[in-house]
Amino acid sequence: AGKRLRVLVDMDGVLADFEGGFLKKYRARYPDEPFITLEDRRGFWVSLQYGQLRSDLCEKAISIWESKSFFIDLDPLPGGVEAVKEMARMDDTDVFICTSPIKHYKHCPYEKYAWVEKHLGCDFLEQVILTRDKTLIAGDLLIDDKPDIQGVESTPVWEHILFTACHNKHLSIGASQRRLLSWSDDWRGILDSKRK
Ligand code: UMP
Repeated sequence: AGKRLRVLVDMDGVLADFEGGFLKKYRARYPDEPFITLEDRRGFWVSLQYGQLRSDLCEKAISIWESKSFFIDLDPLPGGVEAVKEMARMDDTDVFICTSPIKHYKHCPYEKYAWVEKHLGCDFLEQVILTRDKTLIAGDLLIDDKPDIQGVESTPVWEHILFTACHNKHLSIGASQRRLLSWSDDWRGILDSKRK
């Protein structure tokens, strides 16, 4: 019997469809403004790419995820909820949802908990970690769609598995970095590779 495996799973772009939810609400609120299709998304920061399209669109983009109901209304990404539930049932495996809230705190932190309760059940609230600095959190794996995860700890203990998203799919990654293409990809194999 080996030690327990600890898996940290990001929320936006991994379990919850942030990009799809953003585009839908942006187009509904600003029907006459230009937008970026998911196919044309590049770079983690939506606000940055919209600001490059036209400078005033940066704050219009931000207004979308700062609005009430944005985070709770996000649809689950295919297979994510099922994968996390299966992971949590595995022997010797601890799963935590590790997510960074926006600094406009009126709705986001509350709605992130509400989303977990709605889609994973109230028992899963025990597994939620809200942090703006994921390098401080110890785990064997961090499954996250953000290509560069940095913070005050220069040598985080986790291995970052890059979860493929519209904004990162064209990126070439280092020879040592691993990707999870979707929740249909072999996440069980990645977990097994870390078990001692
Ligand atoms: N976010 C921004 N600006 C963007 C895109 C996303 O502030 O342009 C927010 C949404 C999420 C957070 O709350 O950043 C990303 O959190 P993680 O996926 O890294 O946990």
